[in-house]
Amino acid sequence: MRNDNWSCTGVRPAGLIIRQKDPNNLEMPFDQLGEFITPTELFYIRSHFPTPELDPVAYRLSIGGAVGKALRLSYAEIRAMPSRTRVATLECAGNGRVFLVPPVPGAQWELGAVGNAEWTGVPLSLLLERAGLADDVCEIVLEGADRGMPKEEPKPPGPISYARSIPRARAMESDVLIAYQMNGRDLTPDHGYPLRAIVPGHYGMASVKWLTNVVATTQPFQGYWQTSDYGYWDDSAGVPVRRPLAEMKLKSQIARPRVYETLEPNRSYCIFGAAWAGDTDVTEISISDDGGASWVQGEFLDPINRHAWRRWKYDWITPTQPGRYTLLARATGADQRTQPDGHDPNFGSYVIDHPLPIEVFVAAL
Ligand SMILES: Nc1nc2c(c(=O)[nH]1)N[C@H]1C(S)=C(S)[C@@H](COP(=O)(O)O)O[C@H]1N2
Ligand SMILES: [Mo]
Repeated sequence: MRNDNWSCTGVRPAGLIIRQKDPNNLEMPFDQLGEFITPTELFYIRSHFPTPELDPVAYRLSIGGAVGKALRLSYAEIRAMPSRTRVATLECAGNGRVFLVPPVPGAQWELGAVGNAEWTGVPLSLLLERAGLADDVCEIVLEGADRGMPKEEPKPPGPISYARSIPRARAMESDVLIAYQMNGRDLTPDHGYPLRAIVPGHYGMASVKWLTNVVATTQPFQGYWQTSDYGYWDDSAGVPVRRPLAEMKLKSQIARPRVYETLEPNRSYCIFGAAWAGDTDVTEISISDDGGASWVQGEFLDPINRHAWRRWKYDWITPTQPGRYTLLARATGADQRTQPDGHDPNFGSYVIDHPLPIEVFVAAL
């Protein structure tokens, strides 16, 4: 509980915005961004199928496929293993979709399908080492207990479970967790209780919830969520090829002010937001109040911490001239790359990583 005020008009604990009722797809009102860690009750929920109810006593995690010794572990056995805690930002690959013009199908996320939480669990590498990967294993498939019929074409022949793979080398890095806690508490049902994967730096789709099967494969996994959905068109020597989405692109978002907020002229206003990246560190943040014609530097509130976002601010003096102004934020990474000017259509309705315009009004209140 963030606030004890139960009066009718007082400030209330914040909740989420429904994008879809069943399955649960809810986003954070991003203007509620505050602390470095997103409180669990403000963390977005993105589920393709109804939340499965899993009994922690009957629950087993299977590790199989091309391994020396297949494992079946209980929840208690996993909780007794050495654990690690780390902070990681998860962003849904479709976050910001509502900003695309013309509109595209899919959940119409605004800015809130992203959050930064502290995850505790067992490194996946520990389990894979115990099972013993065959030499020719190239990918690790992570499968959840949820099942259903996808809504988007081309539809598979029947109900499928949610499953994604990650390359072997990534799976063996110690930061990939089989997590059972989020922000110091057991996972909630919507966030994957009893166990979920956390793949820091990848778009949220890689962090499979309600994890029940880990399968080592010797062929690249071609499942629905790897090809039809959560894929993009890449170029291979002039030939378009389909590849699975993986690392989050460098991105920044403005939390405050909000779209169409009215601000008083010639006043100080703290523009506030966050920036993150999947395969580099965010090192610079630029802000524009004229739709990108000119840029100034903002300041970071958080140090560099790989795969965790950095909140930033800019102490702005609002224009003296009343009117409509377009604010933009643009991050630069340690690799000297910056956010692109527009959306790349090869990513379809995903990877909305260009600076998103926040239009505000300056007027005497
Ligand atoms: N089993 C399962 N895991 C899943 C999903 C799902 O539908 N089923 N959705 C994925 C997607 S697209 C995202 S963005 C993240 C969201 O995690 P969250 O709901 O905890 O925020 O979970 C991923 N893991
Ligand atoms: Mo997602």
